[in-house]
Amino acid sequence: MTTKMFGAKVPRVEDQRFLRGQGRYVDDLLTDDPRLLHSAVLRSPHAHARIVDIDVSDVLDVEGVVAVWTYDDLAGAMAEPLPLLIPHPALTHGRTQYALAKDEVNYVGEAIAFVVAVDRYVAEDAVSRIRVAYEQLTPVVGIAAARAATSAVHDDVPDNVGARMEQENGDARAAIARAPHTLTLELDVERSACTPMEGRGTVARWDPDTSRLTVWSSTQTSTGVRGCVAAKLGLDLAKVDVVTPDVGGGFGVKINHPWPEELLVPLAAMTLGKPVKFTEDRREHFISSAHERAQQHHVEVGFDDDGRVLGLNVEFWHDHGAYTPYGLIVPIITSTQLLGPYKPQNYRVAFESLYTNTVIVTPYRGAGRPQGCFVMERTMDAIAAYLGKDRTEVRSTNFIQPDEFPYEHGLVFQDGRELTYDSGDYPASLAKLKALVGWDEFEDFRAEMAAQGRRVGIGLACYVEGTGVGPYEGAHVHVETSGKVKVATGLTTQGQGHQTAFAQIVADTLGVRFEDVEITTGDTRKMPYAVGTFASRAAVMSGSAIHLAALRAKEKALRIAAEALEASEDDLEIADGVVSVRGTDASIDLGTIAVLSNPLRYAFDEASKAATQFSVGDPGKPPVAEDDEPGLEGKDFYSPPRSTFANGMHAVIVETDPDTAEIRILKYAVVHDCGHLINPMIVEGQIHGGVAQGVGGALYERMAYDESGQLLNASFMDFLMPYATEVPTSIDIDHLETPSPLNPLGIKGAGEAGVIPSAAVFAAAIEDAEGFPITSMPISPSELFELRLAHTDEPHPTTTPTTAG
Ligand code: MCN
Repeated sequence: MTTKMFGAKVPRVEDQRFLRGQGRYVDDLLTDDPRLLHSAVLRSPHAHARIVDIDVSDVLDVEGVVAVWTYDDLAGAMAEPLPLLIPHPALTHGRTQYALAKDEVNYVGEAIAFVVAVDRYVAEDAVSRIRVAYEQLTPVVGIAAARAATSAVHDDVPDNVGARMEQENGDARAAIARAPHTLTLELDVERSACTPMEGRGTVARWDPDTSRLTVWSSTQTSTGVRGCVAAKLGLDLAKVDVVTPDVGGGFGVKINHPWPEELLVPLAAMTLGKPVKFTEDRREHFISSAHERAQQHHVEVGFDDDGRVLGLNVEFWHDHGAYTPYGLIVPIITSTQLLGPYKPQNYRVAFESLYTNTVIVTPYRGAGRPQGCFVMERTMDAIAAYLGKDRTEVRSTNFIQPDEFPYEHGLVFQDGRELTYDSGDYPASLAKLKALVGWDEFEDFRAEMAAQGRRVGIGLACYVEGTGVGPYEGAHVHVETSGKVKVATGLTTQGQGHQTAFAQIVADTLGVRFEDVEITTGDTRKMPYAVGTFASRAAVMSGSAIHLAALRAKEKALRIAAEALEASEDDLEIADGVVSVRGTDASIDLGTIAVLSNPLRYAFDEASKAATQFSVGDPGKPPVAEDDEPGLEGKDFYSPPRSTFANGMHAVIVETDPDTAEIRILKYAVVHDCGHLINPMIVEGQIHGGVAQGVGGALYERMAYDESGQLLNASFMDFLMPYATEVPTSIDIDHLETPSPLNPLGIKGAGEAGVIPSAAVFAAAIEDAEGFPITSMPISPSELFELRLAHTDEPHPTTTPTTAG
């Protein structure tokens, strides 16, 4: 394919709408419909309690209240637990909640009753009138409490262990026992959450005349929502449409489905015969969507004098909250992706996934990788410090080399396939990063700063990210008689710039003007077969499918054009939507070819009239050949054998205030390899966003649960999402493009890249500035201050050779 648009920094077409406030989100829908009803949810105020009685008798008296549901009002599949989306044999004790709590609540925020009223105010007033009698049970909050297992979250789950899983390549424990040097580390990461600008939201409309249900949901998977709504409400799939309009961020939380409200809103719409809306508020998002990240890790590593890892044994404990709707995806990703760009010769990993009486855990951008990267990179830094070697040298010693791809780790990845890396050049990436951040010049800078009484540190962290996870995505490309190209792919968009990047692919593959391409995502009416947007898969999966579908449309266009122009297909070329015979004036535009592809009897537009000058088809044969279809269209699916592995390396220079322990970012550098870049500007935007989110996760954000399971910081007053003032104003980015051999465009994913190494890279830089180990993230100034007090007798790193470079 020619590379005219592919690879260009094309400004995002969607931004005009978004920046002018013209985005259309779920809460903007049906606002003019006078029949629209609104809903509110009664949520558990207790982390663990038995429901003794629910009294809704006061509710229906409230003027404007239309209906109220509790568990007892649910029937059939709606009265069953919500689906466990991704079962796994190791998940021996998987548990999911009910759409409305039955008998017991297991976290503050769990849905108990659903009220529908003429507006949200009335619905909320009514919710406050529901009286629930609870019998308090002992809450299990945090990993330590879950491991102690003095109380159970679920009576029938021994020791609060939902799953135990182990994988091993070689014999790690024996290798560690034989190794010249060994280290043991305890490493913790706390809970955080996606906190997108737009919370969850669902609108449903039931048409009794056609028995058709339309659901609009702020989801990362419209086909997934469609499937479970149909199953739970007992509807034919063909009678359910799910449309995902603009989504104000998902960051992983919206891949989980169905949320209780995603079923209750359609149920209410069908029952009441009126459209119904649910829009989550901010507190609800904190206490009743999903969190991630909390894990404790125990690491044993054996290595030689060069720092080469001979054996690595990692055991960790994953806090998956009260239920496991998304299975074991997060800890499985940690367990496999913590290896990063390295090849420990023997590796064992074992984890327990633990129930706690807190909000459920499902993937948050990075999905288990930030924890894995933290573990591996802290280990690399510890080895370097122990041996007195430069941290980049120890990493280089352990890198998989460019000639070792495809590299098999001997483990099974999250997609159930072998963990096999397809491409990368880690030494080249490291060389770029060192140059970008000024690694070799840093000791001079440190000395200069020290002379001014300032304390600085530098850290780096490397990661590899499995992206473009299967099983498939599809695309449909339709050239209209106007020459405009309408493209549909089924996965959804939350702000990643798909309309722009996908149109770039179509423009080049089909040979049309970028401006003439219009992309639709997440509408099951246009593409009913699709999986969803997660695991940085859209570019790889839908990008490839769109390319393949556009190729099919192009093949057909050339075939018809050859006949119309009485030329050989080999002599044709397409540019700007016009097919011409090379070296002549003969040409035909795609709109006219679209007319010719559809042997209609009627002419509607100029293109139809223009088409009459051409003659295609054999009068002796059917107007639409047996192996053909009318219309200038192409449809195809892309289904790869396994994931493709992007990678990156980050470095940060921080300054820590000697008095206040405030942590300031002086420089942030990223080298990134996502194969061929469709749109470098979008990828860099994705990295900027990811780094900002990573800064929040490393330095500010945490879920402050008290012992009774109350989330104390469930608002943006208390949950410290960084402002622009806390995020680096400029990030130095360099790219390496090692194409993936697994897809036609050589793409690897990019959407989570910025966030993965944040905890690791900040821990490394703060440790380098302070001279004592940082083993738990996030870290606040007051925690750093406390650590200083605890390490007052230890030397500062300016006097120890932890960074020889
Ligand atoms: N891209 C590219 N060249 C590549 C790879 C990607 O130009 N080689 C472009 C893509 O075309 C796309 C963007 O970069 O426009 C991200 O692509 P990809 O890596 O395929 O990731 P997805 O589109 O599948 O997005 C999912 C990913 C994830 S998993 C989370 S979580 C996340 C993220 O993207 N959530 C986001 N980025 C987000 N960005 C916004 N604004 N909002 C979210 O909720």
